Amino acid sequence: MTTANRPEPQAPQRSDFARDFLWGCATSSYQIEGAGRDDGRVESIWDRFAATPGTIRDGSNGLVACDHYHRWPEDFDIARGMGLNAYRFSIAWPRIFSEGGGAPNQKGLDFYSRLVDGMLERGLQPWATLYHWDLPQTLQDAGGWEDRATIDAFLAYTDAMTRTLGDRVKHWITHNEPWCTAIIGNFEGWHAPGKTDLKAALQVAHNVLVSHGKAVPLIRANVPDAQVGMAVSLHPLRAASDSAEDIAAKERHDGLRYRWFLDPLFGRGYPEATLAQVGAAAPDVAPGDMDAIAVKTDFMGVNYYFPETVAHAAGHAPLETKVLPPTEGEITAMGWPVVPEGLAELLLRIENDYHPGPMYVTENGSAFDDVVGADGEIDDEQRRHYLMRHLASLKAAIDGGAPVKGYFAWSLLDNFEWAEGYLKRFGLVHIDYATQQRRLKSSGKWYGAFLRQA
Ligand code: IFM
Repeated sequence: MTTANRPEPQAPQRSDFARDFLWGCATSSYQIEGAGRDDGRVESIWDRFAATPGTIRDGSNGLVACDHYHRWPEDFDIARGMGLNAYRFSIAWPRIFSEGGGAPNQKGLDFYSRLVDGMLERGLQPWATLYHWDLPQTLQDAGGWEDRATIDAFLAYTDAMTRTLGDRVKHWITHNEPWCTAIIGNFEGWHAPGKTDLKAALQVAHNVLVSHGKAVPLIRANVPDAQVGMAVSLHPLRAASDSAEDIAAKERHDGLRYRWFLDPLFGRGYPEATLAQVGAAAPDVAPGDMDAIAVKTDFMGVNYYFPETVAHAAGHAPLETKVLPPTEGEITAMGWPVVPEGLAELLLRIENDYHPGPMYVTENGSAFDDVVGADGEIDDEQRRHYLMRHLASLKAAIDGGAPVKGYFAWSLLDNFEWAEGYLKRFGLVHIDYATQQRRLKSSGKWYGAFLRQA
């Protein structure tokens, strides 16, 4: 079902939000930068994964992507033109270090320095993510996130980046979506590095959380007035039916998908029931780890796309649960249901469960099959409506008591959508990959008009 030619939804006004509310777009290095072999960048796990036949639906990779590495001034001009006041980007670790030690690559540091200056010149507050999935392949070869040596390597990289950019970048996100790093990459296996081992995946999740906990004080030591947090992808959950089995399955899924990450971050340790369910696959925990993970942060980043419907599935690893595809309602090109009220539901649940302090929606967006019209315009009505309706839901969350201070649309540009390659477009700006021409879609124009309101 589509929204084609439906009346415009009731959209909020900018004045419904605080004057100092942050309005941004988010991107990540591997998805947009390209320049895969420029200026000393080394191979990442995504280069290796994408080079493995059968991993990426269109057989593509991120070596060229949106060529943002060379075209960022144009991209930031577009962002400024839309009236954004913030921009979330990630740093490619393989541009900075090829392995755990040694001196950082000056050309990589210089690139991000120029990038940040370019943001500031255009009134875009920089929000830097340190890890958005592009681990140097040499570190993976040495054991990757499963090995605690990668925690130390992450801290050396964090130290280099915060010393270099800390005079200008105050907002730091340690990790983007640890669920994806750990579970999709190491248990489900359809993201890099492509492993299918639950014990490995839970060790990765643990080591990623420890690296976050240890990075927070380091960032604060290097960056005056630092604001540090993590961006976590979460879903409101529904049981597939009223049956006791499906309700119990939903609870088990919630334990791993939500509480496994948030409980330790808020000092509650891993949920007991889930620990019992994963049994021998539980991670090795060193003395002091849980205290490190529970470091108090300055904000919480929430990435929301859709709610999940969970059913009991006998024999389905790891917890005999299954997330069902939607069978009704509006669905995006990713096959994800469009449920704007899920954003408010999720934010209010987090506030209720943990009182995390300031929250930011660090990602929210939709992929649709855009068509470039004969006049060169892209009337992406569904994405425009998605954005309007989610902003209305965001306002409802704030009115309901969730202390949300900013919103980053995913994404500024169409980009390399991981295992989907370039087949899925999330951008407010269309990319013609053959010519690298940028065109603001009607969703981006709407966002700009919204932001220009008094
Ligand atoms: O493209 C991704 C992004 O890298 C992480 N969050 C979800 C987006 C859409 O799948």
